[in-house]
Amino acid sequence: KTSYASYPAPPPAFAAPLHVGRPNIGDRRKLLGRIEGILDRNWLSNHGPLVQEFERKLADHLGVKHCIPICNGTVALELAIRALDLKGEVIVPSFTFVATAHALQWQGITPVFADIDPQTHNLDPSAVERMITPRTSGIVGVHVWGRPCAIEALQDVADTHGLPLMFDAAHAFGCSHRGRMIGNFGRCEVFSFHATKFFNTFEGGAIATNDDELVAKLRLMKNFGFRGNDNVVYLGVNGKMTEVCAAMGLTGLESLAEFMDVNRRNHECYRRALAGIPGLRLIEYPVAERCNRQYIVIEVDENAYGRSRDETVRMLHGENVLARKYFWPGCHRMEPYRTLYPEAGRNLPHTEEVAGRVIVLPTGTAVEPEMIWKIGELLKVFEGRRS
Ligand code: T4K
Repeated sequence: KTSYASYPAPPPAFAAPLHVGRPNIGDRRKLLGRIEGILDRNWLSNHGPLVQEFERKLADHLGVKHCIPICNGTVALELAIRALDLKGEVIVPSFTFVATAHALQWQGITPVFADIDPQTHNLDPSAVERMITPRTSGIVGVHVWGRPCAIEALQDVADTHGLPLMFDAAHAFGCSHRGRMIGNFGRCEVFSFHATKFFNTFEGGAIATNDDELVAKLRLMKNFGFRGNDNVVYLGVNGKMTEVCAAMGLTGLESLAEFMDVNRRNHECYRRALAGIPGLRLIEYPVAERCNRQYIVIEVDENAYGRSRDETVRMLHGENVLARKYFWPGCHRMEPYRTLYPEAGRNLPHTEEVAGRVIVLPTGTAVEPEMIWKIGELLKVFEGRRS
């Protein structure tokens, strides 16, 4: 007798897992050639020739005076926060990767979480203003998904209260705002070149600034405070980028336009594949600006779609589409913040809403249009109101 319960489950729609954040890798031969050069020179780190070249090319690309390569985005944030002399309380969004908050708390600074604009997912300048106290020493905006913050409005708030403004631009390398590249705003901007970012140096990051004084401090800080041999003039750490990371960066820069084209194509494919599915909204990017589109983000309206965000993610995972819930549940619900500041959520209604409805889907050079059509088909089949 046939028992349906004993039937094997059908195979997932994708035979191999489809990840968010698969690295984009440029010309492999050129990368390996650069690595050969590193080995031939026997110069592996400490401001080597490839790091110097990478630094120049980054600054050129961004049209910024300085862009110092750093070992990763988190250390770059810590250095920038310290160089700006932030202390006491600093205002940040909770809707960000936890590294933004950690970079403050790690240095004994209280991250004060301000709410976001539910349309843009970025800091709401009026919410920032409400969170300012006499202990506030600065504001850290985050260009979430690579879409620039309300930069001018935040700068106004910062200026009105005499506070330094800096940006966590981890998502926004290659993006522009009103025709100027991200990297030129606030006192400084911090990039991440982590493997999962659309442009990577294996691990890495950078601090971009037009401020000569700030950059002098940062250069000392990222190299233990050394000024020349045997002369330490400052408290510093090891924030240096290695030569092999710079080799990856230089090679990736040569393919940047191609990575951006692929992400544009993929975003367009997702738009078509998801069109007409009620309750799923794909976030859009500013068309008149340069934009890396490295995150494909959809918002699930549970009532209209007939399934919750979490259910949808579970169903996608069942088909080997390893979608992510970035940045759920928000920093304020992660440790140590939820123990230290248990009331923080009261000020964050939009953060809680947005964190509960967002799904990030795979894109990048590892993702082909056919895969996107298939994901669209799955999301149509999952629609809860059909069953
Ligand atoms: N500020 C913001 C706003 C950030 O988003 C980040 C980093 C930072 C600051 C700090 O910058 P870094 O110190 O990282 O430079 C990932 C990344 O680790 C993290 O860099 C990134 N944000 C964050 C948004 O995403 P997880 O916990 O999601 O990583 P994981 O290991 O789950 O990897 C994500 C996916 O990528 C997986 O599905 C597998 C895939 N993957 C990953 C790696 C490392 C690959 O296919 N190949 C790989 O080599 O945090």
